[in-house]
Amino acid sequence: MNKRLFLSTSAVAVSVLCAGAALAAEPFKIGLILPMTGQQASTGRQIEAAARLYMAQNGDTVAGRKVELIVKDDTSVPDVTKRIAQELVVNDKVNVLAGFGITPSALATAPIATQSKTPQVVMAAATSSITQASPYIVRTSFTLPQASVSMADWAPKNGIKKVVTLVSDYGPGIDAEKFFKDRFMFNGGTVVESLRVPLRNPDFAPFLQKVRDAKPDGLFVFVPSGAGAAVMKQFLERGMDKAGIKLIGTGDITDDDQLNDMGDGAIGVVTSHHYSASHDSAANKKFVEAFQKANKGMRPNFMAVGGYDGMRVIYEALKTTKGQGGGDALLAAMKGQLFESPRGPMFIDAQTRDVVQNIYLRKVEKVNGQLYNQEFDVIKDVKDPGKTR
Ligand code: VNL
Repeated sequence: MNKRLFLSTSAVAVSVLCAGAALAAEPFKIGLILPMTGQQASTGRQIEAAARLYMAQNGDTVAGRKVELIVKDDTSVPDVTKRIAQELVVNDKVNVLAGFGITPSALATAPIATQSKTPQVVMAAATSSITQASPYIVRTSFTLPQASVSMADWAPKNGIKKVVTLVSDYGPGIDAEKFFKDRFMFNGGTVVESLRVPLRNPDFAPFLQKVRDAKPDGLFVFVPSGAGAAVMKQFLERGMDKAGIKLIGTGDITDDDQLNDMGDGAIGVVTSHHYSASHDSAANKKFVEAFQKANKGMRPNFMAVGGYDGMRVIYEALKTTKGQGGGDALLAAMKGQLFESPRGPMFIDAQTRDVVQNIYLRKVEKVNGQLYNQEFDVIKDVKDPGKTR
């Protein structure tokens, strides 16, 4: 072989190898945008802890690609979420946007996901319509219609026929109110009043007074994660339980992040939701134990499980694309994923990119001195009832 030709081919080989090495060295970046401060800080704390646990358990290299998590605090202000998302896409060149503590933050980011073809994994926010805001959105949390409809089926069969609804006045609250009400009335129940409280700094007292006056069998509540303890406290302080009013709602009110500090007054409260820290499965026991061990005993809530499963969806998509990680390829690999979550079986519907999962009915009980949402019934494989197709 001609020496010069040999040299030049090996130079090409070397440069190809280097390009390969450079590509492999380029980390796969996940921009995790969460409320780390402010009213929704517990959601950020839970999801970040869960994402870090997932990485600790599954390694930070996937298909030869180093995974880098970039955590940013959006303080739950949608304009801030949007600016951070833009910076993460343009400056940091993240491969995936993830997190999103509240609906307005998820919606504010949707156009950026669409324009940049970046998958947006919604780990917390739960208004039904979110997945329709961008074809790049995939959700691993839940939807309020999913949880509310199951409660509307359970309540009238259990002596709760006349109800007042009380919800936070924004996307998920409106969904909870509508889907609870429609189904509850279809089942023969009556909703005598529908109250909406502001999302920011709500004062529940005047609303609860109205509820007392209406004397319903039950009060159906949705407030976002982190606000449940305040509702419970005022409900009990006003002696509403003693007046014969049953507190019911989606599991957001008996949030595992706060439940154990709510006191024995919470015992007996029935809610419907997709996750309880006491869900009885080997996968969940392992998850809860590892989570608590890594986080000074903190109990994981439904936000944590949304973050943990969101990381799973991202990791598996990266594996499927053999570490390539282009936006469209990742998105395709996220659609249709079916796996066992700590919550039970879950499925990312390829058509809607939304989560299909079991919804459980749970009652607060004391187990070994601690308050838990004890699951006593299950509605299997619930699709989001908010989707029209
Ligand atoms: C939302 C829904 C937020 C349910 C929540 O907690 C929640 C939302 C922060 O879509 O904004 O529990």
